[in-house]
Amino acid sequence: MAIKPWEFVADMNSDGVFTMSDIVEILIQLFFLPGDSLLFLILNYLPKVTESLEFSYDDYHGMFAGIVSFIVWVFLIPIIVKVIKLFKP
Ligand SMILES: [Ca+2]
Repeated sequence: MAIKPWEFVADMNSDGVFTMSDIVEILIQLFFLPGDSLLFLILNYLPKVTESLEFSYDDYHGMFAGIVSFIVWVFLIPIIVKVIKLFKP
């Protein structure tokens, strides 16, 4: 069974209440979303790559996902800012 790296709910730490900790958890999930998504695809569809790079489900939120996410956000944030500026009056 494929384990998904992402789960977005209001009560992220499952303690029964929505607090600042949940917001921090949501931001961490958002940061790692690009890298974890790529890792998810590799783990589920590229078994030879998974084997040769020794990836496992424990690598979600890890070094690989962090580097990929950082690179994606570095390129994506300026694009998002430009799109937002297009809609400003
Ligand atoms: Ca909570």
